Amino acid sequence: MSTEKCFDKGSAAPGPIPKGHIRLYSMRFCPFAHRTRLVLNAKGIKYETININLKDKPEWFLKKNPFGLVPTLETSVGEVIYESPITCEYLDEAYPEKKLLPPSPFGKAQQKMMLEHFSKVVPYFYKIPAGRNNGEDVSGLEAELQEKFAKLNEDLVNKKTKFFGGESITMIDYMMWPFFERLEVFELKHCLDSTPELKKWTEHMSEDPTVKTTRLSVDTYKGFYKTYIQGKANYDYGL
Ligand SMILES: N[C@@H](CCC(=O)N[C@@H](CS)C(=O)NCC(=O)O)C(=O)O
Repeated sequence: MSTEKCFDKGSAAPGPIPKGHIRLYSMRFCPFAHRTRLVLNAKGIKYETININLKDKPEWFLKKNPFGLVPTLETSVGEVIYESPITCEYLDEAYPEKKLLPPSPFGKAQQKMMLEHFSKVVPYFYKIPAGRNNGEDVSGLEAELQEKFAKLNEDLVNKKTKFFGGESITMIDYMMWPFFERLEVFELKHCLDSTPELKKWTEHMSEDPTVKTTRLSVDTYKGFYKTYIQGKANYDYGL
């Protein structure tokens, strides 16, 4: 696909998926789609991206994913897979090169449990910026987020490893990373001040080639989120 510009309501459906590729329906600033992009890149999978205007979705997209959410994957034989953890697990199973999930059933279960815990952290990345934008006092929410970070920090201290699944990056690190990449954008970097191991983890993650490849600049994120908060999300911001 030669354009990153998003497809919107009324736009013609994209053509067939190029041979040997998988298609990712995405939105450039979506942290959940970012998870799938990380896994696609880390595993060296050939894929094309179709960005979707989430305020004005194409009819053909809603037929593929009735939730109308990105990320959504489509294979060359028309199989559709959605929900970020499901897309990532699917990719890890369907493409055996460079496994990101541990081999043992217990190892896999542990990562899924960690993800369930992390899913309780995700809402703070929406509630705090929205509260601030409404002129509310968000210090209580920030303190709650710091408590959640303290738990993650404790996990790393107990494991004595660089990453959450061991000495090298595994699936759980990529599942959490998109939210940490946005900490500076949401002016939440100070929430890492009392959690040195977690802060170190963000530094190790920043050195990962896949993280570098899929990263957007803070200015680009800020520009997009400004339009988003004003209720006029510009999904093509910066293109
Ligand atoms: N549970 C979903 C959440 C995905 C999600 O919320 N994606 C947002 C963009 S960041 C979306 O597609 N929003 C469109 C909508 O809510 O209509 C996942 O993990 O994939």
